[in-house]
Amino acid sequence: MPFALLIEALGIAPNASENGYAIDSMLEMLHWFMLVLFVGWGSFYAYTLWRFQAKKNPRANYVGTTSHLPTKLEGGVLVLEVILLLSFAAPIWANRVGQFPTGPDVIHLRAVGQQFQWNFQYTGPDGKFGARNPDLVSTSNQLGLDRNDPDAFDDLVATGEMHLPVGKPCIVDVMSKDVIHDFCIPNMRVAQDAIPGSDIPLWFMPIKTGTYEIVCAQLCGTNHAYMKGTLVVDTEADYKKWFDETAKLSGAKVVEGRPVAPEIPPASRLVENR
Ligand SMILES: [Cu+2]
Repeated sequence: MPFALLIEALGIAPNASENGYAIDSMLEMLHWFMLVLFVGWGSFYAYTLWRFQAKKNPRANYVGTTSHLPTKLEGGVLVLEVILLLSFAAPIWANRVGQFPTGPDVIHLRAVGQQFQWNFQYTGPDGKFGARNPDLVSTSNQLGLDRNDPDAFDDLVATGEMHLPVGKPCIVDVMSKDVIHDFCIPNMRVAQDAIPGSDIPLWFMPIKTGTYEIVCAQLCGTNHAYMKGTLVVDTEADYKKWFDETAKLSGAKVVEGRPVAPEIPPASRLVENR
């Protein structure tokens, strides 16, 4: 990426997502633009200090400058800022919040914050989240997942570590069990507040295998700084292996090593759910 020269030199976490390049380019552009403004206004300030010093100008001038250059420069800065906002920032924002990936390849999971850890719930093969019940919350069932709900039979729950296959988009529903947290993965260029009572989705697509840090980016209590999680981006095969093993460990129904969706015809499910 030709743009990300300055911010990488300044130590930003290396981008590992497809969507991150657009954000990096904009950050980079903003940094260069601010540098130009800093040098421009700084030089102007130094010039005025020298030009209008009291020694050279013992009598005050009540007319001031008659040049229109400063107004034109201000206008130029305004135009540039409007271009940055409308041509870069707004489309990137629209893409982040309005164009969610769809299709069978999309991994869908929940990230549920609590003081002071991240819990994860994956839908499993049926693509549906199992019901959660606050009465079932315990140290061994942090999310209160109701395994009696047919949608929960094949769900995976995990604490502290989530995995994703490389090159596939994912949607993470960000939630909280207690106070406001913020689900942030710097390398994926995503961050979203986890607000109690809300279910706010974000999406990204990892493009490099590896292990990345998940942090909480809202001051949420005494151990906020230790509220970390891990994202492991695997190859497709490694991801499947992790998923099957972890689903089984977390209590999913497993047949021949794989979590299975319940075999209930959709029509009777509808009646049952009434
Ligand atoms: Cu937190």
